[in-house]
Amino acid sequence: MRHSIWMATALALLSAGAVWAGAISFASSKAENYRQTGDGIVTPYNDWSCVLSITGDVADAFSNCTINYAGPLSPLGMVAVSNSIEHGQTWYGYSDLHQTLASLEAQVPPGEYEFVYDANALPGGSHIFELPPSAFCAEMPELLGDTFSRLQLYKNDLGSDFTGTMGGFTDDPGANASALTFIVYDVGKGGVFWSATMPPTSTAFTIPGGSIEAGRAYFGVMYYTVSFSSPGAGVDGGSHASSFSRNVFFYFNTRGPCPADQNGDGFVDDADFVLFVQGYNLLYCADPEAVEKCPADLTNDGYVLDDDFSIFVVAYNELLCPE
Ligand SMILES: [Ca+2]
Ligand SMILES: [Ca+2]
Repeated sequence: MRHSIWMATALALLSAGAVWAGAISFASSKAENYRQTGDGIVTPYNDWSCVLSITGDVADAFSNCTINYAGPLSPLGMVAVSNSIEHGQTWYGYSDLHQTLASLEAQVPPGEYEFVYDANALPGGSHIFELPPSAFCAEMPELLGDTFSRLQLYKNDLGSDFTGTMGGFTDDPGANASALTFIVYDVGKGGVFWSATMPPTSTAFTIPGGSIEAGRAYFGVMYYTVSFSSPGAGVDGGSHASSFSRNVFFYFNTRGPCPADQNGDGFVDDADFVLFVQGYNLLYCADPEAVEKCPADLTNDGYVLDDDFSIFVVAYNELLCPE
């Protein structure tokens, strides 16, 4: 799940950047993740994390970035995670994953974080970013009613709109950029199929018919994000942004009644075994070599592992697909 966790924090940070050339923006994102596995069933992952970021709005903005602060990771080394003419260059500094918020706070407490950035396309320098006290919403994100179970059956009616419900959350009075965000990703290499950003108090969402493709496995994420934005507080027009997110992940697929049948001929036999093993050897559905839609991932989690094989073997022994 680590890829999903960092993707969640990355998306939270991407929405926070400034957009004029030469500007340098700074952001923090603290998050906790949950997983929903049924109607009314939500469990914490117990993995609190923090990402700190610096974005220079030109390609190859910096040659190196570090953060000095009053905490155990200082000086915190950063890594370049994206670089383009359109979006400039972004560097991330990561906390460890923590079992509790208290443990995360001990490693990356509120206070002053001095970003030091070495010159490349932009001049080098240093800048103080104030990490505010954590302001997570009280509510746990959850798909309400029978939304989760209906989502599992949506594959039978992908041409129609899908409307679901959730509780929404109470925003922090001092926050000015909070949002409730939905994203539905393919677990492999299909990318984002649907996303929406709504006010925190929203209690319903609608996926328009035709947004979700048949034959894929998906994970959805709903973010309850309390977010503070200070335009102009960065360098040369850049911004400061801090966000605190509770994120719930949920899985569903749009595969047919016999997903182990890799070639779709109504039987699960040696030809399917050969195709399954190709996926198994690659491991990641996101691998460029992986078959489109990653049919060997029978657990719908983006990996082809032994648990997928266990499911495949059952169907292989049956040979005939169910009607
Ligand atoms: Ca087959
Ligand atoms: Ca799998």
